[in-house]
Amino acid sequence: MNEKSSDLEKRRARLRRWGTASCPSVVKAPTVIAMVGLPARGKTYISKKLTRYLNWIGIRTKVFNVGDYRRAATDRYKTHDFFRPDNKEAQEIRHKCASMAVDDASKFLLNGGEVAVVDATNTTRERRKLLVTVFTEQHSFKLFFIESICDDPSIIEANILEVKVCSPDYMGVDKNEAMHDFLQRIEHYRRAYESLDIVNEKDMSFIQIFNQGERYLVNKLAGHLQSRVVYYLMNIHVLPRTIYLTRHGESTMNLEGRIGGDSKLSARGDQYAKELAKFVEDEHIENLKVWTSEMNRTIETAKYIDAPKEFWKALNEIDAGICEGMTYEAIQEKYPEEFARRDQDKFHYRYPSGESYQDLVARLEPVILELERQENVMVICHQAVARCLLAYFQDKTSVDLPYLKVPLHTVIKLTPVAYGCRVEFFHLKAEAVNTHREKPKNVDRMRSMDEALETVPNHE
Ligand code: BKV
Ligand code: F6P
Repeated sequence: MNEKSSDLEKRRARLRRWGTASCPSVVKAPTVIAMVGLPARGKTYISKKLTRYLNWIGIRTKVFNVGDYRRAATDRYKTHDFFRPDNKEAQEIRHKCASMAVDDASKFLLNGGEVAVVDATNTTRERRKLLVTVFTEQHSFKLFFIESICDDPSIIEANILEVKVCSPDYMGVDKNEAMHDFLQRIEHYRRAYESLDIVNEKDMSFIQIFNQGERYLVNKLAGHLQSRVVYYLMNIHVLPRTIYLTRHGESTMNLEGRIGGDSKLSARGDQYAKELAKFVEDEHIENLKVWTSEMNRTIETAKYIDAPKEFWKALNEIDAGICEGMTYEAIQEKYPEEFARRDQDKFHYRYPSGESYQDLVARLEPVILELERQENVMVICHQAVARCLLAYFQDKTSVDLPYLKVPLHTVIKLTPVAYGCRVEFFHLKAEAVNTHREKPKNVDRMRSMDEALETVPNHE
């Protein structure tokens, strides 16, 4: 057996053993996404954002940033001289760090990871050939390159100011000096830079992105994942904008402690709707669009806001199936096993004849893609829906997602900054009940006791 089929066999065996994949008999080849481009072309931005998205839709993804490896390996970075092509000693360190990142990416994929993003410059054909050898030939992974090409000096300068001059490489260094040094670092790379090209690298799968998405060139797209990635990249933008996330005002069923349904706002809920309209006015938001679900309570919450509105069925609250309209206490009483199962794995738990949080994420994916396309938007939705959307923006895991705190009568303001987004909570002037139910503290212990009991022979 040659090396590459034995690797794949090991992985298959591991996945079979785990039996955790939703469809264990189908093992898809893992994918490596390798970035290409000069420094300050948004490679880290794309890597992080794409990784956040892929994890959110349930694909185990991790970034391997070669710069982080270098900073962990040496504090020898003083000036751009470190990146001179004739600096033999530094070059050795850089090569070592690059291969450590490649090794760790491989290990990650051999141990159940699905996508590894190699965030490095990969600016020479020789370097990319090496990635093909290791990832494709040795490990039988799929390999997809994303190249960011940008020659607009104002974009590059803005990038350096936003994320480079404050990097650990320039701790304590004057801003202008750091800028000057970084521009020279770019020049060292430029000398050896070979763009991906459809003659020499015609068989490789890649996308080239020009000037932050002004134009794209896609070559030899191989498979569903790559086309999802391309579709995502073609929908994102970097214009400054704000997303406002809120739930509907308090409803009459919230007052009764009952879940689901399609009730009206309570008097306090209506007060929130008025406060929300005032809040929007005070924020002076340009071209604001308001999105609601198709349920009464979100539509009523939007009614005093002076802005165009859109109604999305995809924003409707989680369907609690046979539990719709019940209180948590009543569910616990009538369906104790269902209730306990939900506490044990809230993300995957699906209400009989209803939905799970996992289902909700799938339903909300088009909403996220459309949000990425838009500028200023206020989304008026529901507790479970807001948790899913917030998890996307805040990079939360599926374990934390169903317990995120999204209280009633609160606006969450999301503003993109550097590689992430700033999150601010505004509690408006209107009282409301608390609908948050904490994860019971002893759930995991209960589960392990259950498992222990199952192994005890039954003497009845
Ligand atoms: C912080 N993109 O600097 Br499709 C914020 N140069 C944005 N392209 C960026 C970097 C740091 C950034 C994002 C860039 C950036 C850059 C060139 C980008 C690239 C492709 C797409 C969308 C955005
Ligand atoms: O209680 C309000 C509500 O929006 C219900 O309609 C919904 O079932 C619930 O919150 C979702 O929250 P959790 O997943 O914590 O039960």
